[in-house]
Amino acid sequence: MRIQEFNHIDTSCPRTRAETCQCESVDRLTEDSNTVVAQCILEHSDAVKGTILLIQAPGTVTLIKGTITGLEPGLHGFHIHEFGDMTDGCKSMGGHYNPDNVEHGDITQGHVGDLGNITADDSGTAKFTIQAKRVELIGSRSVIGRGFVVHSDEDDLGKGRDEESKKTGNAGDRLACGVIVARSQEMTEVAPPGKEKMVKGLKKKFKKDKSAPYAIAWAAHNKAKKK
Ligand SMILES: [Cu+2]
Ligand SMILES: [Zn+2]
Repeated sequence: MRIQEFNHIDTSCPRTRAETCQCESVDRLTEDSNTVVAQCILEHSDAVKGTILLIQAPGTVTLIKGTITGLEPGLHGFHIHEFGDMTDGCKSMGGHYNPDNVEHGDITQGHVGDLGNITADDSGTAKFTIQAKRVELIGSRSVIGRGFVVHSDEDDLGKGRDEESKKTGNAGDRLACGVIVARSQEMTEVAPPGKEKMVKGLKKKFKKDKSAPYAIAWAAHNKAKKK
């Protein structure tokens, strides 16, 4: 059984089965502490590539921003799966992250990991920014150490008539996946090389603005993408 399997593998995180465990440090973060930045680089596909950035300031909604290339044009189910375990490729990432033990749904209801669909354009590129109200980077329900999976088919958001719809949304094969890992809280870390000054400037500018961490990180992220 799975438990036995994992006795042979030295996974340091019992919660998410990720190779490195960041749960303790994430749990320690409280209301008055820093914004948490995480990222995920998709693996296990020759065609489908992507980087996803996640940001949450204490008491605010988590933003998920990413670009995925190499997809078939159209809609693709996109979820956070329970485990950051890629010992058996994307298969070992488990089901959709579902701490409340409910049926599959969409971004507003259902599994916490249900993010609906991303849309790839004619060139096969999906660019997205998702405000994920139920996804936490901070505290005991943090998704750090869990994983993203992008699927071959459209997620029916639990509205299909079959049983599978209530479990997976009939999103089909797992095209690519990656572990969500915490990044340094220093926003300069998000800045591309040579752009640290620009980020410093933004930091100053947004000092009194509560949305500052987002502004800084997104600006830096966008600059990095344009490179
Ligand atoms: Cu999935
Ligand atoms: Zn789901």
